[in-house]
Amino acid sequence: MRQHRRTTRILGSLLLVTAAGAFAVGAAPAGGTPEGDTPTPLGRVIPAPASVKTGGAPYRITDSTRIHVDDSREARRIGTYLADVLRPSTGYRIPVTDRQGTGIRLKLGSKDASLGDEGYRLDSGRQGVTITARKPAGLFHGVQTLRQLLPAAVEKDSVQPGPWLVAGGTIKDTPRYGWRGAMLDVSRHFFTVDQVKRYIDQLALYKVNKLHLHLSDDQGWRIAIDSWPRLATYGGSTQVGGGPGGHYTKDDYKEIVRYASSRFLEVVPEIDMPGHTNAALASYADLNCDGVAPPLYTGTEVGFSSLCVNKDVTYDFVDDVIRELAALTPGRYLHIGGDEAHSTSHDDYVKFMDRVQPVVAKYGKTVIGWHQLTGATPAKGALAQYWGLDRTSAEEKERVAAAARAGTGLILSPADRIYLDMKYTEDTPLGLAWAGLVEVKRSYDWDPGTYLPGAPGSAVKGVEAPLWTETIVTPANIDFMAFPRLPGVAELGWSPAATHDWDAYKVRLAAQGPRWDALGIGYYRSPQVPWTAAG
Ligand code: TNX
Repeated sequence: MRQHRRTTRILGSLLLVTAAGAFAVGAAPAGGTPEGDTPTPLGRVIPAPASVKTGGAPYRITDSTRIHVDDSREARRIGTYLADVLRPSTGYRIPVTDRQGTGIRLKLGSKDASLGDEGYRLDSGRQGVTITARKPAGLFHGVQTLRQLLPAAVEKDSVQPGPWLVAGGTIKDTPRYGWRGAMLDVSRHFFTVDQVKRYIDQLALYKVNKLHLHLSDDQGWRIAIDSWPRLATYGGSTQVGGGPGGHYTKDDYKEIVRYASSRFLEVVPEIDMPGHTNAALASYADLNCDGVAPPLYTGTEVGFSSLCVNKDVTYDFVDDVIRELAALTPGRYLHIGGDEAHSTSHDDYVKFMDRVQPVVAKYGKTVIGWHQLTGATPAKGALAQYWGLDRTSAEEKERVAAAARAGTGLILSPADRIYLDMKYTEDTPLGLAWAGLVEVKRSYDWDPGTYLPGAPGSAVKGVEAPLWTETIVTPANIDFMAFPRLPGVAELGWSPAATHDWDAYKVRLAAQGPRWDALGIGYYRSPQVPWTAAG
């Protein structure tokens, strides 16, 4: 088995070497922004495409370029999105038209079943660039690839000289996993709608398709619930370290969902229970077993709060919250937390989950929970989000693996690999270190398919990078912790295992630096990555 894996790995690197050989023609300096008339090598994108054939003349975007779209609302919308990306830096007002022609073409309704719901094909040559897909999501992902094939300066918000060349050749690309997620904890520190949108745009660039919002915790309740209004108005009135906190009105939340969906991300809302509930317990005395509301909490301890499992009002509360949240959620999943319920006895935990999971189903949603849910009885179709570490006990790993063998799908978020709130090194000014220090190579260099011993590869539905915000306060803080690790998680979720190769990846990663500079993303300049001087 081990020998077999190794062979696959070597084959994988050979594939990349071949690709790199093709790139050598007119290749840019390693990791650098191609200069002058040298286009970015096809395939130097993140996530690595499933297949790349280089060759042929490049296409040049000029002031006479048109974006030709199918006569469909979705294709037109994606065309307009692309025109908006290109306008500030090229200075061209590129028209989007449903008339036929050469230039940039965005075509839906491909008959190629192998493209699935998110795949696309990109053909580039002297006459133009054509992206075809079966579904709008695939077209949108293809547009993200096209963006990355253009010089980094395309991301600037003022007119740049160009030239705007796209290398010739063909990319055919489909994702390895359907769940490529990022979680933002808006409870420990609150982030505004605009700040969340900024993160959504960053995620979309790397084909991430789930935004998990951790909407409640001990320090703050962040979503308006009409039937329990004090949750947001009082429970949301502070955050870690004190300060004003905040919450989303239903309209705010709908706007996040709408914006995410315009970037082909599904929002997965989380209400954490039965632990991590101090903000709710502080808002309604009735929810407490002793009928006494605790004070609001602004520290960073975990595991001290619990809903009162043996009180009926608890389930009225849960039903109302899930009903109202489900009504705001076009996506399939609703996350019920379930982690670190250290103040709930095991029997109570099982009892609670047995009662709460059917409520999620009653309102038409599918349960996802942190992997402690596998210590109870996961509902049929439920997903468990694994956040263990290398050093997690074999017993705990086996509990999760056994659930996976019995049909529970897994989302992998190993904390000592892809928790974006872990410090990179001892000197990282932000973040925590309880799971260990997580440099860029460590966060990239593992295989979701074989990660959890005893769990069948088919149980793994994808990966997700959580960003807990005990120490994260501003969008600049988010940037610094997410970049450069987030693109690696996106690649683990999207790219075939055969493309996995740190040495090749780090060069593609370095090439993203100038792009982040252009986008105003302040990233961690890890010494493990060969950044260019200019980047
Ligand atoms: C563990 S992981 C938590 C969070 C903390 C995080 C900090 C998990 C499901 N729970 O409550 O914010 O560590 O890294």
